[in-house]
Amino acid sequence: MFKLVFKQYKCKSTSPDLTEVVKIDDCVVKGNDQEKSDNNIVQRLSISNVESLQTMPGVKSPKDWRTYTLTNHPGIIVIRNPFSERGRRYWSARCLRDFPRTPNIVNLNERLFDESVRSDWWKQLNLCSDGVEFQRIKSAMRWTTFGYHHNWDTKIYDEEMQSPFPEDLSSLCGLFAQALGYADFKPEAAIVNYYPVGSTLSGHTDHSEPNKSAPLFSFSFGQTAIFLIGGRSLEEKPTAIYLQSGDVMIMSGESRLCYHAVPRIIKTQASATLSLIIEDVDNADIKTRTIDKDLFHDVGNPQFWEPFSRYMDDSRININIRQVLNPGDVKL
Ligand SMILES: O=C(O)CCC(=O)C(=O)O
Repeated sequence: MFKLVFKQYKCKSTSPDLTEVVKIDDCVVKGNDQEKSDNNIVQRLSISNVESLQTMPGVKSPKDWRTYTLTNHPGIIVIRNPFSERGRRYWSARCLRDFPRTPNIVNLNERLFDESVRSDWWKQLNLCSDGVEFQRIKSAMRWTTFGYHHNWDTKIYDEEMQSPFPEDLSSLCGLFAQALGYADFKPEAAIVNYYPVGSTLSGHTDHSEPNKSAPLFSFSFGQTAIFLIGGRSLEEKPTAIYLQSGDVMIMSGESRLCYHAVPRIIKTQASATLSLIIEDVDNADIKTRTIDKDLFHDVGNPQFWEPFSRYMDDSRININIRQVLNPGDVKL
């Protein structure tokens, strides 16, 4: 059943029927200043400790987060875009400019790409003046890993295969983990997935981590994904849900080991929106946090932002973060 639904949404020759795709914003109605679900698919989740959370630059105050669960998929939590425009730009730029750089690992094949491209993809992409070569380099980037690197052949993590986990991303993940009651969560492995429109990620479960009970944290930026969340077997029919720019999804509890996939990316944001000048002022104290302050400032400058905007115009980026080790373990 999972594979059939995947195929229906993936199908390139016809436009798929999107009527069953869950759009969280359409499932909630406002009443008495409170959001309520007008169906039984989506439920509002209130976060009890908002007052004690210290947010970070680029993230809205936790008091303003809109957090939901999916009734048929216990453990799935979606926070609808808790980022400011500057925050979304910051994380998109980190994923494009900084994360796919040595010592992090990228998918680019050494037979097809020079060491210069494999060690600093974004720099070489933007030095490239040949349109065909630019497109080849751009579309080839599909993932980068850091922290513990997942070995896609053996499907195991290896103590010797690690690169540093960025402090700003660790703080970001820590904020959401704390908000949802996972204060002990340790971000130890990340994969950033790059999805040019037309690309997909087929159905799978994430079970290589020795720790299979810590939740997965997933951050989406750029164009919209149709995300399929299924059950523990491929027989179960998945639910399709839109993940939009800025959305944070957590796969916790029962859903942690469920099948999931991305059968389609839908272009929903025009480049005009992506390149607007931003004036937003961030209230969070920029000095006390781990973010790259220069980058946080620069992404508000249209000229600086322009190459990033061009990439995001027809792509989606997903940051997927896991805890690898079991509590108390210090290595694999
Ligand atoms: O792109 C997504 O939303 C999902 C990514 C994912 O499932 C993975 O990295 O294992």
